[in-house]
Amino acid sequence: RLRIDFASRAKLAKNPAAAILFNIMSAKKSTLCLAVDLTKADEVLDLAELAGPHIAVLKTHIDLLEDFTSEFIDKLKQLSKEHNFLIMEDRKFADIGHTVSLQYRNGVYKIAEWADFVTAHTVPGSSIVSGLQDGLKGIKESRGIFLVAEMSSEGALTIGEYVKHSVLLSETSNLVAGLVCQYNVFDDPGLIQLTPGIRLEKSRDDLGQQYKTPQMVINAGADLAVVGRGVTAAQDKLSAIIQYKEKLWQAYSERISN
Ligand code: UP6
Repeated sequence: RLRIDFASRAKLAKNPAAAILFNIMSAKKSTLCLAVDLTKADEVLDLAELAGPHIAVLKTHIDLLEDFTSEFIDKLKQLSKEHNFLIMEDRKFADIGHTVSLQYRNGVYKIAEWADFVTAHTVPGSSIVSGLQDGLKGIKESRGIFLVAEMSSEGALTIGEYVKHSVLLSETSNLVAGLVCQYNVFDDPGLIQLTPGIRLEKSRDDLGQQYKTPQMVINAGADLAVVGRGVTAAQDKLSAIIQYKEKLWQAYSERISN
């Protein structure tokens, strides 16, 4: 998997949204997934506008917003079309199938209507996948889920058999676009490894987050690389975005040519 380029892997993806994402990463020469963990809708839109040309995915935590409206979603979708990036809602669903189906499709956010990708924990077992599939009834656009096999936080319980079973679960449905993990824990070149916990220096925050460098995560199998505060806390956000994008792409280019 690690040596195959994204354009080739697009053809191997069983999930149609994953195929689209592989092609976007290849075309834009960007593996950057920007985590826009901000609390004001306008701030999210401003950063989406700035980052749009350089990112493959914009990742939201929609429940952080203090002023959510459906117009916000319309504007974000418009930017995603204009700049050719996809939207991931990092909801980390983790309940029984019936509940996640409702959480995905209904409520205030109606995530299934606008998020190209969502994340989900594997702790409920296979009903997490069938529940999310159920929430997509009538939705025509391509959708994909990323199963959280491993977390970046210190002392995470996502270890051993949990990781193995998460990988097995990812093989059971074409709705699965990839896995959220820290290491190269799966072989299927049609799936995407999403890795969070990235800063220019190996470091940590004071609430358990652990950071590796762009090169470390790409060498550990990351395809799509999540950067949040590395950008949002930077003085010059645009140059931070470009710096992460270029370092990540350089490491990916070296990985596939080795
Ligand atoms: N995230 C992690 N670790 C995981 C899974 N998800 O950090 O194992 C998410 C967080 C946040 C982003 O919810 O949105 O990735 C990381 O942000 P940061 O770069 O600001 O730490």
